[in-house]
Amino acid sequence: NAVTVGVVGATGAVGKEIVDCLNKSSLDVSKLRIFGSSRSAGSTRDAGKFGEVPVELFDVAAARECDVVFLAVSGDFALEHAKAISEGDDGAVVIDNSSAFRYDKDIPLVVPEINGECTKGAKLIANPNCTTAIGLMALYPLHKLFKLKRVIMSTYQAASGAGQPGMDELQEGTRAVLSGEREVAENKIFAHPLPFNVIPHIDKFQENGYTKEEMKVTWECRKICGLPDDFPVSCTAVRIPTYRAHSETIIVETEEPVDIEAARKAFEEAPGIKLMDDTANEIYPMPLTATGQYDVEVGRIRKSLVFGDNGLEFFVVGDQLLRGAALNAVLVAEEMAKNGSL
Ligand code: 2RA
Repeated sequence: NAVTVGVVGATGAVGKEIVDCLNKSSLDVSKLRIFGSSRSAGSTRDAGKFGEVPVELFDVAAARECDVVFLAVSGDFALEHAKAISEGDDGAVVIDNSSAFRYDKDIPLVVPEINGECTKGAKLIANPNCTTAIGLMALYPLHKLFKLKRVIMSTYQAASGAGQPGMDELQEGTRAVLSGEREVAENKIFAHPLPFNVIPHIDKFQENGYTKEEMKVTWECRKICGLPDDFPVSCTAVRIPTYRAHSETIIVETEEPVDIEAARKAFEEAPGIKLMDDTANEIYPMPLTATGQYDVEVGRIRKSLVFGDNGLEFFVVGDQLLRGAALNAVLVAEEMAKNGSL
């Protein structure tokens, strides 16, 4: 049945992609409503097949009139409003992109291809961190086949992880350096200038020496895959001067011996993955090819020199704004429409 959809934060990088994914989605949308702050209320947004949509001033009562509301705003906003929008039988289903509810044990944290069944009957769903969602697309098929024992991840994350302001800072900074206007780019969004640099620091440092971005990978992999609370997942998260696709080197040790051909076949057959693993022809995942794609690219698949028969190493690249955010959220809504929760 047709649903009314609300988007809060439709002018941000993720919000724009949500509207774009809704344009291509199988979800039967009878009406798209866009909510914004007093700054944008009163203007209109080009929403593709939904036409010029007026931006309404956000208001809980108006959001509750929708069947499903996507929040592409801050965690503080979500903490303040998500429960009020979704509570009660007549509240809207809320799919929240922030980290506000991800670690709440009563709120499903969902990658539809992995634990989509948790959405059944839920009113508030958390969308995972982009780095986790992209990595798990490849990790989960391996887990089903060989049972993961430990995971080590190193990431190369694009500017888009910091939203449109991050992408603008990369572009303007690169231009300023190349034009000779500046020797080193300015930085406001990132901890250091990003052009011609790599920054091993995303989000706040924690007491254990990891960053919050790195711990998100650990906490979220465990929750989404139903792994024990002490399951070993370790990540080093690094920002690099690419635009909008995150890359990840993943090393796994497995309980069962790994058959490389079976792993390759599992990647090939898994939904949401494009196998890019033909080194003889220089085919492997890259941000340039993964950008704008729904599927996560997986390649450079090889037996691990460290873990031998029980280990695999590979490279994954996924569009941070799509699989890492907007697409995952829209797929959650599609899943909920299918399982009768919408
Ligand atoms: C980043 N993972 O790349 C964050 C965004 N959610 O900065």
